[in-house]
Amino acid sequence: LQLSAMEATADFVVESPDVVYGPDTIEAQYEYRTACVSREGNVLKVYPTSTRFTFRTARQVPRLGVMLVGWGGNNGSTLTAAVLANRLRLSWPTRTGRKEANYYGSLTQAGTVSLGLDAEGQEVFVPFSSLLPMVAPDDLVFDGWDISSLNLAEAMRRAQVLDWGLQEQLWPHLEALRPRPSVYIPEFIAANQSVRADNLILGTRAQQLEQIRRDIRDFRSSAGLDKVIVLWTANTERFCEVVPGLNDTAENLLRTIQLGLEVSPSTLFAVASILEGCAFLNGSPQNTLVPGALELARQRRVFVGGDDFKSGQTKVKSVLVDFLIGSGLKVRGLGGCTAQEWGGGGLDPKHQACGRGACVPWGLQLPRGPLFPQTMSIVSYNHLGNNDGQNLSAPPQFRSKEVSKSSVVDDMVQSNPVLYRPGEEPDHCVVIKYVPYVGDSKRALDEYTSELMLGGTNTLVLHNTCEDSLLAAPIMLDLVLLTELCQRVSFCTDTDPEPQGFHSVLSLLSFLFKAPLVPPGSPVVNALFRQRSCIENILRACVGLPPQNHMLLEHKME
Ligand code: NAI
Ligand code: DG6
Repeated sequence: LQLSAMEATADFVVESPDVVYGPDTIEAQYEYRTACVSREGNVLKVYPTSTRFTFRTARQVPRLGVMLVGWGGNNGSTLTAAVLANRLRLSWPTRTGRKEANYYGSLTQAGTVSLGLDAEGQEVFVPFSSLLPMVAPDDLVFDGWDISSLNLAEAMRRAQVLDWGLQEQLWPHLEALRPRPSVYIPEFIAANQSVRADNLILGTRAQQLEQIRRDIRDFRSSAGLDKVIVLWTANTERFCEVVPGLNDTAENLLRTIQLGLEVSPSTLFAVASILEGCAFLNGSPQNTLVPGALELARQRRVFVGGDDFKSGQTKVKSVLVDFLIGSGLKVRGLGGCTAQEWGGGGLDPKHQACGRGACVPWGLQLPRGPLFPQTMSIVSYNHLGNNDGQNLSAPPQFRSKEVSKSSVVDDMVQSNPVLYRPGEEPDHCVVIKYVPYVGDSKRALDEYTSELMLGGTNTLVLHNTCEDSLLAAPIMLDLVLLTELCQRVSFCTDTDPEPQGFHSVLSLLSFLFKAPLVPPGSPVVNALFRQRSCIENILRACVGLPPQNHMLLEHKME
């Protein structure tokens, strides 16, 4: 269905006694219907429940600043260039014709939602961004940090992502943008990154933290901003150990920084952002948001989100595995594999583990041999030649990525006890190779093997080539726009009339992350369209619209 020109731009109004459009807020009464299940003997008893919510959304959109850690990288420079190209309405010639700036790949900017049916019984779609007042991406103001001192024009050229005709037009606009110095702790990223580290904040960890905080305040005041959101899009770091007394509580983490004990650069940025009241989002896989950082965010009522942008291969995986298991096809698996046997990134033997990395402690091999024969069933192979690929060619950084890319099927497997006994999982193996020639144009090859009825085998093979940063940039955009919107939403219920905001761990962002962070005890959802529905239905609730149920009962009657 094509949107008519009117629907593509029109505002809409919900005509209902449950929705009040005030000068400052949209207030909606909403009936949240779900069910509680209890196990009573051999019977599951299901009790439908209903809770009355009042959602209130502030209508005024702020002047929003975005600070990117790793601003001069491929993602950082591409996102900045994309927003400028759209703001300036740029077009440029290519060998296949003239291209115009757009925001393809952004859920909020290029996705749509169905409002309902018109008089002819046809669905009426509007842009996702029209559901609630959101910051327009063209109005975002960028700043950030990088350990590399190149200005954004030079960074764009180094990234080799954009067509030359576009680069030439953007050059004068990007040349004036220079990343602020950053914190470089060599043991957290690959040794091969040391050559770009020429733009550094020196001093103790406490002084570095203070400098980051000063930078945030300086950006906020010099650019006249209402709000700042900080997004980590710097190199993947190795995991840091969670140690009681070091980083397990907010108090211990702050003391650790004061004492100059071990803390990763990304955690330092997270802490600085939280202390400045700025939401912090982690686009890389490492465990930046250690328990102490999560506690600090909760204490300060600041949103945090992570981990690791879900862009290409993992997005497809979270659709395909949902499709297979959701249709009753069993993605096979009987035992462990080692990524090394499949050529995985030259793993240090200490870090060998099969793709179920999230469940397997470092250095521990899953049992092998006759009890656990090799039955490969999800094998994901990548090669890429950008700086991210080079950093990931080091074992500890690869390991962080391997874990986040591997955990993505767990919820789908656990959702189907007909196919999987408790503890049973598909085999899952992730391989990443660095091939400089292909640059940002990442190749992803996947093989999925599932079991058909009566012992049949179903093998799917995918090959994907695309610019990694052009996939990531619109996701970064959605992250900041949705996070900012969530900061303007509050709600209360009939049983708890005290207004509150969403939990500081903003799990609504799960659609955009490979390994979604969720509040303690909350189920992790990886299935892509469940994640999308979560965002859509919560935003619909804020304007008093029922959840999208796709029943189309109107069309199922005579
Ligand atoms: P990149 O290597 O081009 O950019 C990273 C930038 O971070 C570099 O400019 C580097 O100098 C800088 N940097 C490193 N340590 C820093 C620090 N402590 N402080 C400030 N800057 C620092 O990588 P790219 O392609 O932009 O990716 C960025 C991150 O996003 C990587 O961790 C990658 O794994 C992750 N990611 C990328 C996706 C994609 O599709 N492009 C998807 C999912 C995650
Ligand atoms: C190789 O996998 C490099 C990674 O940084 C990925 O390109 C990135 O994490 C995107 O992964 P995916 O699985 O979401 O396409």
